[in-house]
Amino acid sequence: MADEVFIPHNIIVTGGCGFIGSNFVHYVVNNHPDVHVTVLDALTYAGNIENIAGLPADRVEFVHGNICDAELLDKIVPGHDAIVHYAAESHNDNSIADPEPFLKTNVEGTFRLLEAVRKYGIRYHHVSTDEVYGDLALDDPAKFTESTPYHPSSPYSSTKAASDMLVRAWTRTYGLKTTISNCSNNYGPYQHVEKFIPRQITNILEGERPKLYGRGENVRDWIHTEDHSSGVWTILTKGRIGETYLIGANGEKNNIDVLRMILKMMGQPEDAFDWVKDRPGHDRRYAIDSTKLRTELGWTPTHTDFESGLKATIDWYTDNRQWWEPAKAATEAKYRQQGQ
Ligand code: NAD
Ligand code: TDX
Repeated sequence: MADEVFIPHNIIVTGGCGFIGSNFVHYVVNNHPDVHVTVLDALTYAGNIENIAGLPADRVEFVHGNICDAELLDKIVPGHDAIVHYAAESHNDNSIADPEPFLKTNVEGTFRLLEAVRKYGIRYHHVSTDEVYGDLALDDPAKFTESTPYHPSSPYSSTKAASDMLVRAWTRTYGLKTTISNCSNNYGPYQHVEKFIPRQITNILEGERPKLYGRGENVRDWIHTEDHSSGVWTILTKGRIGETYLIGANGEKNNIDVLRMILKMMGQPEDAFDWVKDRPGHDRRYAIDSTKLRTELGWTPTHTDFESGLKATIDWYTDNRQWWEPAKAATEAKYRQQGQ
């Protein structure tokens, strides 16, 4: 059973100008009128202030700063009742090319936030990934559960695993009031063009051919970012202290099938893409069993029709070129250097 419901009034959302964090900020503003949000974001290459533009100033305050800055945390954390921690270096390919920022933000950043939570006695929700569990074989019917052993493969996923471990240790040793969620691959509007789905859509919009790694057989378990946001809110408010909940929507698809769907929806021949070099250490398959979140806390995803979600995402990138064009050339230049 869930503990008593926690009713937040004034929360800090780290990484609230990124893809998933900004969706959560909109989710809170739209669904929970009594909650004030302070967004703490360093506006790295992945952060975009436009993602939270137009939200009411009396509901959302933006603080431009780094989660590793302990002095800044001392200034802004008092007066808040929870931190929801999304900020991260989030892209596997970047972590392979240059792991250091991942150690800094994902590990040291989480440590700094936990120390602030310890000092000011507030709640903390930690947003993590299913990649901490490593991968599953393509023909294995098993899915990840909350008791699957940690086995991360990439610099990115190992720093996320490390951050989860810090949360658990600080909870047990110092009695912090924390929860953790591990979610599968998100898709939807406002996702950076470095990620698989937006990269392929924007390549086609630019007259470039999509790029598929390896043999295209790798499986990802897709969930719409709105469903991730409702899952995090459910866990923050109803989750048991010290518990982990997996978030997933039964959306397993292999990469070549997703790419063929995109090509078809965008009027391209199904073979109009390039095979490129595989990602080193490429995880084969992710799959989430979200029974605990569904049965214990009553959460259900609502955007479960992947085709219509994908179509809406294609429409959004088609209609919002001014949002993604500034990042596209530099992203593709980096990929070209990596042979991808
Ligand atoms: P993103 O890269 O789109 O956004 C990250 C945000 O964090 C950006 O706004 C960036 O400016 C900010 N940031 C980075 N370093 C910072 C620092 N040191 N201080 C303050 N702000 C900083 O990432 P995303 O895809 O929205 O992922 C958000 C979170 O969700 C991450 O913790 C990620 O591990 C997790 N997650 C992502 C997925 C996915 O499919 N993308 C799935 C499961 C979990
Ligand atoms: O051009 C590409 N071609 C390609 O075949 C790109 C960018 C990716 N891929 C493949 C690699 C993966 O099998 O597509 C799949 C998805 O790749 P990404 O979008 O890079 O996501 P992934 O590595 O699965 O990680 C994502 O989900 C879990 C997020 O980036 C992480 O932040 C999250 O934790």
